[in-house]
Amino acid sequence: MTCRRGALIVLEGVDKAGKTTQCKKLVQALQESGRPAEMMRFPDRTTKIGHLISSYLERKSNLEDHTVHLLFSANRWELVPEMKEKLEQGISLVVDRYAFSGVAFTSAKPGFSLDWCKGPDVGLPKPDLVMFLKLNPAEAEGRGEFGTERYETTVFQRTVQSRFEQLMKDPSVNWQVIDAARCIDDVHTDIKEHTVNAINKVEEQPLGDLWK
Ligand code: 2DT
Repeated sequence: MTCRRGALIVLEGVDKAGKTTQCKKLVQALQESGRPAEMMRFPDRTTKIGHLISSYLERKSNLEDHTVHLLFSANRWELVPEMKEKLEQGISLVVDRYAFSGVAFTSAKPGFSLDWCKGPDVGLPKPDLVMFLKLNPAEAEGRGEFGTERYETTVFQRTVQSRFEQLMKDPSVNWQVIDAARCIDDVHTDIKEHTVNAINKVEEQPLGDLWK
């Protein structure tokens, strides 16, 4: 008997949409219902590459824009063997940001095309489901001040949102838009339903390659 693989589930969205809260609640709900699941997040700041990224985000160091884009991508690639192993063992992965954040944030900088930004991430494990937590910029602003990390400004986040909207036009990715303006529990119920459907569906499907 072959073991069913786990599903690769990604949550994306602009800052303050509630991604991290929802990822945690989702993993807990899946585990409680007897479905093996683990959370991951990108950037994963615990690796050597992750340290470089973290220092850049905290404004403790400066990195050239192409360079930092490639580091974010390398930070995903370095975790691919571990991700594939877990998925093969039947563990579903709930991932807080992925290549879509990579493309949306870098392409929000002047002079970066969507196509150039996608390049380094082509061929990564393709998520079985990407949920975009949608919150309009005015609502995001109503959730309080941004922090002090790089990218945490209203103007930049508005551009990021429009880049995500461009990415969501790609039918090769299984996007689901989730209305994140609702209360935490309503958003969770919605996310859990989409996830359980995806987990049940992937058993017959091999893991795909992103943007290939
Ligand atoms: P967190 O606040 O979620 O730790 O994100 N980012 C993220 C990129 O610019 N490129 C990427 O590939 C990824 C995954 C989004 C830290 C910031 O890093 C940005 C916000």
